[in-house]
Amino acid sequence: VAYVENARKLLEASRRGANPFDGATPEIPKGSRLESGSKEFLDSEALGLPHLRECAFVLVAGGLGERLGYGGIKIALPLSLCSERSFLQYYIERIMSYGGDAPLTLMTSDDTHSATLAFLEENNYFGFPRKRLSLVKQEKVPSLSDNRAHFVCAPGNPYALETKPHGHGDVHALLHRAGLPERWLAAGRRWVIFFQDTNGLVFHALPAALGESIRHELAVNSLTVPRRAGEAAGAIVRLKYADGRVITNNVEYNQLDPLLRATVQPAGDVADESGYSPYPGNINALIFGLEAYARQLAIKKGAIPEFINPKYSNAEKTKFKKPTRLECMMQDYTLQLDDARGVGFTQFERHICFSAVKNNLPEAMAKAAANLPIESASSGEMDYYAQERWRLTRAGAVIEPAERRTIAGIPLDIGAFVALGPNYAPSLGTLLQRFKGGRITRSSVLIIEGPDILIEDLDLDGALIVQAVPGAKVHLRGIQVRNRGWKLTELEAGDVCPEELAIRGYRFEKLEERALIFEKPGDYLIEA
Ligand code: UGB
Repeated sequence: VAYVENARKLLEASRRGANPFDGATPEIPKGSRLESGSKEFLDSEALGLPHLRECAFVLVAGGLGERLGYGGIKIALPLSLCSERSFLQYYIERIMSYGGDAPLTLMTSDDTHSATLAFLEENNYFGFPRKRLSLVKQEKVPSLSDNRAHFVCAPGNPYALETKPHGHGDVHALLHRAGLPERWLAAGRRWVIFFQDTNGLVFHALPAALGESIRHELAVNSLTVPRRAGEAAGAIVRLKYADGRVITNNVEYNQLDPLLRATVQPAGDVADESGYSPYPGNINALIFGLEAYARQLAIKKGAIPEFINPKYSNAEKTKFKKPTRLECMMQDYTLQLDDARGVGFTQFERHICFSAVKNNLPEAMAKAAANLPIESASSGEMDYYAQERWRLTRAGAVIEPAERRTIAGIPLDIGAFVALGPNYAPSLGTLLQRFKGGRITRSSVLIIEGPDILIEDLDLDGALIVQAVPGAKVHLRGIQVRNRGWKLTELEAGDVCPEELAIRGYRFEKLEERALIFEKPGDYLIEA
């Protein structure tokens, strides 16, 4: 009953063209802006890194990824074909690399739950202790066919209702119901970090972002990037109401343009002289102070305001193109806070922290044509290598610049395929101590896995794999590698291949490689 009543109210408001933020004047919020690799960045990293082990991590993974057109769960997709590591494995190993006993919770849905569980079981939880991992499952909600919020029968089944996902905002109620925030607090945890299913880069920014949470005593810290006007990312906005209330909250991408047009910016969601929207782009990675979060959950039980976004098929707004439903978003947690103090953001350059995998190839092509972030499986993978190259460059490597190639219609910057294992360098500061200079050609492949490897003055033209077990202290000094390496080969029409390759449009051919594998603890020095 509550669902239908709320739906009718929101549908009526939607028909009138009301915006959930009507009455508010948008302002540009204040927050930290860290230039990657700067002294401030490295200082914040150094401050935050040791505290990541005191966090609880929450991955929202209930989305089906319809836009991507992939049949499986998105967290099982390879983040990088070179390292053959899925998003989930990468996340788990990253969290383990912080040491301590940080717990991980995955929010699944009816669409993803059994496949997620099976994937974890098949892979022995990627070595993550079972008792530290929790799954909470969100339920779907009934589809609505009209402005009176009538339900719809499931296709081909008059005895069941059609249902749809309710949005990532369910995560707060589910955590509360499972009693997890209270339990984490009792165990001495201090922050909770929420992140999304297919943005592998976000972990590069977490140490510094947590450092900013600590430095500015933030109850809520949203990670942001400079936002391209019109892109499908929400914006963090300071909303000032006539009664004096001030809220800093995400305004979702479909609401931003009408809100700005109706208030401070008649041209709507447009760029300023910087070339970007003046409002920071939300990447939906959130760091909450755990104590305040648990207190707030106890009051509202994790309920998040719902919204509705029907697409109408007639001018009178009485018919929908397809059934709709109520949804809620995890970042709207801040809507219910009485006090905007302690709600901030930390902005990073996009290349270090944000490249999600959301779009199938035709949609990605359209994004590329509109000069918007591409967000395909291929751009996600290439952005990952690009960021690893950038990190090595900061550590003194000279790397041949990437070159632009169009693969399956998607323009990609292709350079050396560098995949640094999650336990090799959990922060840029750590990497600067573990990698010191060298030369790497554009077509090279470099994979480094292991917590205690020092590489100095590497000269690489080909493929090199270095793997060392924990306890193996490896020092590679001045080594030169020349071989035929691996080749990125574009798929051809009619090629039969797994779906994770088809959505990229390429595969790797392993022609030749040098592998340095250290399977036993000990000290190793390899020199030219
Ligand atoms: N998700 C769930 O767990 N359950 C659900 O019911 C739905 C999703 P999308 P979208 O960072 O680029 C978000 O669909 O619409 C999970 C922000 O709202 O990818 O692109 C799902 O599995 C937006 O402000 O989100 O929008 C995935 O992990 C902007 O920042 C996550 O929720 C944008 O992301 C996001 O789901 C962005």
